[in-house]
Amino acid sequence: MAIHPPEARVWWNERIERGELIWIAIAFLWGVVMFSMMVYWHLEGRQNLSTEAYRISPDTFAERTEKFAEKFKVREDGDTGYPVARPPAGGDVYMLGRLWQWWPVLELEKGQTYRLHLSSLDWQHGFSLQPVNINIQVHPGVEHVITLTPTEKGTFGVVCNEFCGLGHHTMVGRIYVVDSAKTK
Ligand SMILES: [Cu+2]
Repeated sequence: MAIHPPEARVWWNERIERGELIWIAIAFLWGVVMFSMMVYWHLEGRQNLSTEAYRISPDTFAERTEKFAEKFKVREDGDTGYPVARPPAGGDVYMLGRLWQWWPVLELEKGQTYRLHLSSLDWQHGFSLQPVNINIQVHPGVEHVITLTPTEKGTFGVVCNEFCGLGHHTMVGRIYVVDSAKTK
C-alpha cells in the first residue's frame, strides 16, 4: 500500500513487478509509434504547416500589405469596414495581424492556389481560420508563407486565438471564397 513506507530501506534495488514492466513497454512502444507518425503525417497529412518562413521587419511587412491592399482593393467590407482585396488567382496574398485586426479582408477564388504571407506588426497573435480550424502562430519579425488552395465557397472567419490584450475578442478578419472567374 502506498501509504506505508517500503519494507526495505533500499527499495530501489528490488525487481520491478511484471505488470509495471508491461506498462512501461506499452508506453515506450506507443511513443515510438507516435514519433514515426510525425514523419507519416508530414508526408501524407493535408494540413501541414508552412515550411517557408523569412525574417522581415514589421515596417516592411506593413508596407507590402498596404501596397497589396491598395492595388487589389475591390470594395469596402460591409462587416468590418476593411478593404477587400481580390488578388489575381495564383498570386501572392498578404494579411497582417496587429492590435486588434486581421487586415485586409481577402477574396479568393475556389480551386486556385495562392501564397498567403502572414506576419504580425506588434505582438504574438494566433491565426485561426474558422470553421475549418486551421491554425498558425504569427510572430512579429517572421513572415510565414502558406500555400493555400480554397476547396469550398463561402465566408470564412479569421479569429485570434492567442490572447493579445483588451481587444483580443474583437480581432476578427474575413476571407471570402468565390467561384473561379475562369469557370463562370
Ligand atoms: Cu491577437
